Amino acid sequence: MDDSSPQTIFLKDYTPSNFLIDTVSLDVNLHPTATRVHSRLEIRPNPDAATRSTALVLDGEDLELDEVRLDGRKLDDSDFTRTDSTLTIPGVPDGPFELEITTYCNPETNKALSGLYRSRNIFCTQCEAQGFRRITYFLDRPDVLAIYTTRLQADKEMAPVLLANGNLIESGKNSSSGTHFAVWEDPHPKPGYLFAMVGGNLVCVADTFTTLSGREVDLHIYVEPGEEDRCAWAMESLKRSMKWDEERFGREYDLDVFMIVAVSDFNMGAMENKGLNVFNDKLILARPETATDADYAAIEAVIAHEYFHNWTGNRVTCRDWFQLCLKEGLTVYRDQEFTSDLRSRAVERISDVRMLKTHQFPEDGGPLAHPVRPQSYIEINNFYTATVYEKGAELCRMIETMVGREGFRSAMDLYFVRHDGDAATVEDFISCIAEATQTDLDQFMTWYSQAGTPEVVASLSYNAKERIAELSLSQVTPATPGQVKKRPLHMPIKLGLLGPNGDDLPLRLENGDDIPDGLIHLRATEQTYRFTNVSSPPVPSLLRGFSAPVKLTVNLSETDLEFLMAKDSDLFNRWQAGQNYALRVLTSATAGFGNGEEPAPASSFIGALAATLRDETLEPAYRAEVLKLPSESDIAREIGQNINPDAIHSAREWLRAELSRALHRELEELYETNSVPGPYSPEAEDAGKRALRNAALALLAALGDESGINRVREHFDAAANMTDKITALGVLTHLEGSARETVFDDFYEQWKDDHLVIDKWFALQAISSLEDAPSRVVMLRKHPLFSLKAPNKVRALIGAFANMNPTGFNRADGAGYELVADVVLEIDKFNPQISARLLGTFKSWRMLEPERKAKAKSALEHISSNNNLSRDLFEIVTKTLD
Ligand code: 0A1
Ligand code: ZN
Repeated sequence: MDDSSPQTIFLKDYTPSNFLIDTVSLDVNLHPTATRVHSRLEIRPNPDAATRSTALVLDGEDLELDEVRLDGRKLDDSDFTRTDSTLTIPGVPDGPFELEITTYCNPETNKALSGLYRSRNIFCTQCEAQGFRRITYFLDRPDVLAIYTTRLQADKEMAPVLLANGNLIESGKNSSSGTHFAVWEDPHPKPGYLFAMVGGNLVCVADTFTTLSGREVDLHIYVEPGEEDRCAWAMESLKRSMKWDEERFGREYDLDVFMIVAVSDFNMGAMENKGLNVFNDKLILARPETATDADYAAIEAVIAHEYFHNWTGNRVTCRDWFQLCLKEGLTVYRDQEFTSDLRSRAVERISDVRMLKTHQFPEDGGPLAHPVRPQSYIEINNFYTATVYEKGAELCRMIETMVGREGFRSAMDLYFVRHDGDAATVEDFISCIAEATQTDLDQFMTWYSQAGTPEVVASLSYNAKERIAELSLSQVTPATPGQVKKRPLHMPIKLGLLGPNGDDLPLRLENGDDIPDGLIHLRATEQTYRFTNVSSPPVPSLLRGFSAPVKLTVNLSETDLEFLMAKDSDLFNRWQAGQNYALRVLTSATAGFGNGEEPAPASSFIGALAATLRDETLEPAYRAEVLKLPSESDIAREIGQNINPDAIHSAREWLRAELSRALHRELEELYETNSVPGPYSPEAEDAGKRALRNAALALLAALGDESGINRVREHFDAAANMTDKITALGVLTHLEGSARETVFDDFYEQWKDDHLVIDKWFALQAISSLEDAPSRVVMLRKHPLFSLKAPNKVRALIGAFANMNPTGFNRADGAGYELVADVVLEIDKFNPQISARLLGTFKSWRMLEPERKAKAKSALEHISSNNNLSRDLFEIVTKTLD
């Protein structure tokens, strides 16, 4: 931990900076262990500051200070003071002045991967949220926006490519020294967190894009030599993103060049630095033999996400880090819309909701619950969460549902006009929506400040005599840590009432009002709607398209669910009905396994599922989603307490085996008819067929018998792309026997030189439900290709184990918890962001049955008893145990 004890920062304490920085000129001499940074800042007092002060306090971390000059005069040591995290000059002029600071930093030893570091031999930077202060002393806060010029210099052999934000204005060789330089200028004011520079031996894959207004933009993707043939999809995705943002939001790109650099060591997925995005290379590099359909889809979505930040995040940035959802929620919403427009809207919605429920709901229901706009934090890096990103996106989606697509667009137009170049707040955004669309969003604002997933209970009753269907809705949000009292939220509920043949009935209220687009607004704790002229008992389809991020309980019978599975005009709800039905079967089977009882037959569920699978009007990708049973963590969430992961696993495996037996013929047919001949294409249509075929294959092998295993082996041997290979490995990893060992060994031999493919090999072993998974993970930690210093490796092996192996991680003897806790402590010594994130996997520990709960608690206490924890890990472990 830092010498000071961790401090809590509060939103309510926000004050504007006392000083502003107008321009930044950086002169950087890249060196592996001693990079020299000379920074010249034009500073002036902030006219909007709450108080006048002549003490300038700059942020700085892990910097070696060489000299400071104020208006050209070198300052003595007595002219300033320093702590571990600040440089204070007590007496600066009360008008504009120029400050020059020369510092050194050490990229080679920087394993926190924040600031300037080396990924293999590439120099690169990561400045969000507070990495710029590890490059130079600065007012490192998002509301200080400056224009940057960056001059980079390096040995030409070591770093033949030198990049920074903006447009290249000059480059050349320095005659004698073997060094060269490049000067980059970014005309758009930006906060320090959007700064980036890169130097190294990189090759450039180039293309161009002509904007709507006819400007030609260079598109450059930089990768390590030898990877050039893996960039085509990333480039295609970039061009699609640029076009989509012009068409859907009227946003054009604003520099002469857009650059992406792929690096192997990166704490997150990617970063939207102005004009110079830096990406985790797994989200750029793809060839059919090395990348799966899921990888291709992720590349397309993340490239879009980072590109869309150019307007939502960069041109309009955040006033402070509490406003993170302003850029992240909105940009996730935009990338989800992009994928929906390019691929299948229903399938995208299903996958986004799956993601929300898997990652965000447990966060909202656990010790780390926080509002979409948190009110306090100890370490901001801990708040790049599913709540800020995914739930933040849901808030934007609810707004769009309420104001309509056109209304949303006009509000966004106003937002860009009004706030271009600003560091804005959530209130600024909401005001634009309210003004442009004349919508009252006062009550809606509570979504930003209230944590927890609201629970909505709905019941429908029918009065045959009066021909009235009465729908009652109630809402309650459970208490979350530090927030006991909750207020009712304003939530858009999309609904339909299905008549006997499945058609949507007209929705007319008793007072004669129609309900346009089937949209009602739940605002009160309880609300009732009486629909008239209903001639027979209808089946309600509620929360269509998952119109609000809530847990919904409805009084539906199994026959109703079956009916919705077959007839609902809303494809999302059709899928949801199947999942709800499956959850009923699975929770009761889990209870049975817990008591040593045989589960009741599931034939009516299986019949309903089969009918959907046979429906050729539904696209294959959609049917593949229907075929996926709720995950073990979905079942655990549904049960909610006293969780025994082994019983859940047995129940789910039992239902898979039942499906395998009962639908054998159908599954075989799906497997045969959905093969995709010809050259591989990552586009949605082919990927959808592969998804359905591979889901069928996995179920066919669910009995673990010899014929199933042989079929999977044949599939592996015949596979011409990574999607099919991985499917086979994903099945075999759970099946004891020689097939598993042979296939994993073959795969290793073939791919041991490919760092990205090897991550898949690590992950697939980590998720095995076989007894030996924890000991295998311990063994693989020692594998020569594994490194705790490489975040992708940690995520592949340890992250996959903790997140995707519920029986292994939650082993009754506590071996899983100990293993992860060990790694967390080890990593915390050099990379707090990764250690803290990994510990987040303990967030649902209180839901477990008592024995496991005790084991998890003691692993957490082991961590918290350590008094050298980083601020990041301290915050997570303290809150998790609280
Ligand atoms: N803004 C990026 C995510 C990101 C956040 C923090 C990072 O380092 C601590 C890196 C990337 C995005 O939303 O894609
Ligand atoms: Zn983002």
